[in-house]
This record gives sequence, C-alpha cells and structure tokens, in this order.
Amino acid sequence: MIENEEIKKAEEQYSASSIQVLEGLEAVRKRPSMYIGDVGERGLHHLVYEVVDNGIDEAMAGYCNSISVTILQDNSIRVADNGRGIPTGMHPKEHRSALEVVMTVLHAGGKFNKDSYKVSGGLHGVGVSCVNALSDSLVAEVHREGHIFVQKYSKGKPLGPVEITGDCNDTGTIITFHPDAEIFTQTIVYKYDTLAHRMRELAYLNKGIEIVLTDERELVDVFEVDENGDSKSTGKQQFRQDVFYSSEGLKEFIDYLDAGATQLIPEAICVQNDKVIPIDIALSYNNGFSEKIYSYVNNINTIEGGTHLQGFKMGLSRSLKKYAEENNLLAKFKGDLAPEDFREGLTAVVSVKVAEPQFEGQTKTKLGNPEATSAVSQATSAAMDQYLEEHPKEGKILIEKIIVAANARTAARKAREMVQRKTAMTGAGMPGKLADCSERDPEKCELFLVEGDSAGGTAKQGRDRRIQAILPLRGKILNVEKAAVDRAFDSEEIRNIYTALGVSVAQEGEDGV
Ligand code: 0RA
Repeated sequence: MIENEEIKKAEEQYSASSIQVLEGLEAVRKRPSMYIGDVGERGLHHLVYEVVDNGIDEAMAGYCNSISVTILQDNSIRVADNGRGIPTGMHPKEHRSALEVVMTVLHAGGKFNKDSYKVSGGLHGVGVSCVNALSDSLVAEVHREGHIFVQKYSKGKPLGPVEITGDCNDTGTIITFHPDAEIFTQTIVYKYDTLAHRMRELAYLNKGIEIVLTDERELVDVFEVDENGDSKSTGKQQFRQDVFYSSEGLKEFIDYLDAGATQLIPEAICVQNDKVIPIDIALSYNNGFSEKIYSYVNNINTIEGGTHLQGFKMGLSRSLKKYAEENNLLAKFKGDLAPEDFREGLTAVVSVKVAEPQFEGQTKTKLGNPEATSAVSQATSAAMDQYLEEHPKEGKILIEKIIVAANARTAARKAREMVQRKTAMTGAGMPGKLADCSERDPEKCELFLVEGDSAGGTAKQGRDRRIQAILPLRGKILNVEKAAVDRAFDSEEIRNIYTALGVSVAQEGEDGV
C-alpha cells in the first residue's frame, strides 16, 4: 500500500504540470467501463491485454519478438517486452519525460504510435495510461539507450520523477501493475486460463512472437519423458508456465482448433493480402457438419461478425460455385445451393487490420466498415480460385461435400415439414411409451430418458409421478451432433423426445428447436 503522505508529496511536486493530465485520468476512474468495457472479471483481464497490445504493436512494427506476462503472488501483473522501450526523452510540448506523458495522458500512446492499428471502439487501444489510472500501484521500467529508467505511480499519478536506476545493454519495457480494488470491486484475482486463452490466440494471430505466461501463485510438478516415452515426475516443482509461439500463424491456429477432426484437404488454405486492408485468412474443411468461423479486426475477436465476415462468406461461395459450374461438377445435382451449404464442416480464421474500425452491435464486436466487405471478398475468391485451379482433387472433394450438405438441407426441410404436418393432424399426441407426470407447469417437471423398457420399469417404480415423467428409449440413440440434420428428423426416438418435451421445429437461426 502507498502512504497518503507520499501521494500528497507527489501531488505537490507534480500538480503544476499535471492538472490537465490528472483530469484526463480522473475521467477513467470515474467511468472505467467506458474505457475498458466493465469492471468485472472481463475488465480486470482487459488491463493485461491492453499492456500486451503495446508489445504486439512493437512487434508488428518489427522491433519486438518476445513478451512475457507474469502473474505475481499478490495478483499483480508484470508484462515485459523487448521492444524499443517507451521513449524517455523530454516531451517537446509537455516539458516532461515522454515516459510520464505516455503513462499519464489519455491516448498518448496512440498519438506516438501513429502507424499501428489502434482501435477506437472503446474496447482496446485505450492505452497503457488507462491501466495506470485503474491500478493502485504501477511501476514502469524502460531499458533504452543503455540506461534503465523507472517511474512509479498510484491511481495514475506519478509518485516521483523518472529516475535512472542502472545501466543495461538491451531494450524493452516492463510494466508491473496491481489492479485497484476500489475500482474492481467484484474480484482482483486473475485467472490463468483466461489469460492463457488470449495469449494463445495472440500468438497465432501474430506469428513469430513468443509469448510466455507464468503464474507465480502456483507451483506445479515438473515431469520428464523417459526413454520409453512415458512421462514421470522429477520430484521438482516450478511455476505454472506456458510458452505460446507460432511460426506459421493462422494455418497452425486451424490445426489447433480442428485437432481431432478428420480433414478433407491435407493443408489449410491461406488467403493473404497486404493492400489497404491487410487480410490474413486460413480455412479448412473437416468431415463434420458444423461451421466454425472466428473473425478478428486488429487482433480483436469480432464475436458479432460484420462486414469482413460477410465478405469472406461471399468470396468463398462465389469461388466454389463458379468452380463447380465451370468443371461440370453439378451435372448430377438436381437441387439448389444455399449459402450455408458452402460452409458445412468449415473451420476458418479471418483476421483483418482496419485503420479506423467502426464497431457496432450490442457488445461493439461487429465491424461496420463497408469497404471491408469487397476487400475480403475479392481476396478470398482470388485465393480460392487459384487453390482450386491448382488442386483439382481437393476441389472435387469440396464440391462433393457441398452437394451432400445441400441434399441434407433439402431432406431436413422435408422431414421438418412432415413432422409439422403430422403434429398438426394428430395434435400433440404423446409418444406411447411415455409415463407422463400429472403436473402441467413445465418449470416444475422433469423428464427422465432411460435406455430400454426394463430400465423404464425400474424408473417408473421409483418416481414421483406428480412431477417426474419417464421416457424409455430403444437402446443407444443417434448422436445428433455427429449426424446430418435429416437423419435426426428420421429418428423416431429423437422425435419422441421433442414431442414429450412439447417443443416444435424451426429453421436454424429462428427461435425454437
Ligand atoms: C510510444 C512510442 C514508441 C513506443 C512506445 C510508445 C511503446 C509503448 C509500450 C508500452 C509497453 N511496451 C511498449 N513499447 C513501446 C516508439 C518508440 C521509438 O520511436 O523509439
């Protein structure tokens, strides 16, 4: 804890030059969620991302290849990078160290680093000064021009001038901060897994940067692999640690996301483009039925999608459709192709850099910039055209997959219509084997699915017939997650389940099941 005396002294010393500055950071402390989203667990972790982003910016500018993030015993976070180091010279306008300006003026970091892709959506890119404002203690250490520069702060206010504490022959920045419990009233405890998830993602999105995550709160056993390939404990312990590094970027991200799935093509397809909107995409198809597309703008996960995602989908369908038609691969196919048919079994990561992103949507994670649609669409179809031209064998496999998807979609629609017709004709007739309960309020009821009639008998004896219903099923039922939709509707057992539950069938994306 920092003594009040010390803060007072710091204020006296610095008030003259910092009035405007303190106002700026006061605003952050008054309305923290305007700057970091919220003051719950998300906002707390956001502080770390904000500092790491600065290191990533340095890496993108070509000056940094290693970032380490350490959770210290007291839940402080230390982020060290080997970039150029925050400038420490006199700031020409502010008449004080540039380091102090970067750490205490809102958005100052952004002004310095004009070439990098900062985000104005209020989520990222608010700068390291916001982290400073929301920390009860922060230490900035800069290695630059042979010296080690240090300045300490509390709640955004410098506790003293920038001091030279020693010499060095490396460059970089080390920020150590402790989140202010007055701001983060819910929790100030960092979660390793949450940080690990983001650091892994950043390592894949920014190939060639090593990100080391260490948790000094937790000791784990050290294992080693013996000559038989078996893992055994060495009796030694060390801090929990992961090193995230990707030499190939998104291609390897796809491998990670799709580990365990059977791929339809041997290697992920890459789309790369360094024009006005830099584009980096990797995609692959597996033999499953779901669609997994992760999209990013300036390293931020755009959960709600947006114009870049739309462009990707358009470019992908256009290219595949054209290829199928030109190569007469639809000769035996009688139906029509819907946009989603091109994405069954697809795993893709779409990452774009936009200079002035407009973020929309409920969580401000939907890209609005219209120019992204055509840029991504054109880049995607150009790369896909070339891939298909050079890989006819894979092209044929993909088109066959798309036709299977289209056929399954048509069959599912027919099955749905059939179910709706049957229900309309017979009313909500309950399946014969259902031992129903008497209560009519679904909130109070339970449905037990049991395997086979004999288990059903036992369950019936033990139940509370007022609120517990039993539905015996014939053996193991179909795994609908792994089956095409039409087969799910074909299964009588599955139909019995949703009839017993009293739910109806709707198209995907509509309300209902
Ligand atoms: C302003 C300008 C420059 C670098 C940085 C800020 C910078 C900030 C952070 C925060 C954490 N690590 C950082 N690394 C760098 C450019 C420096 C120059 O022109 O030499």
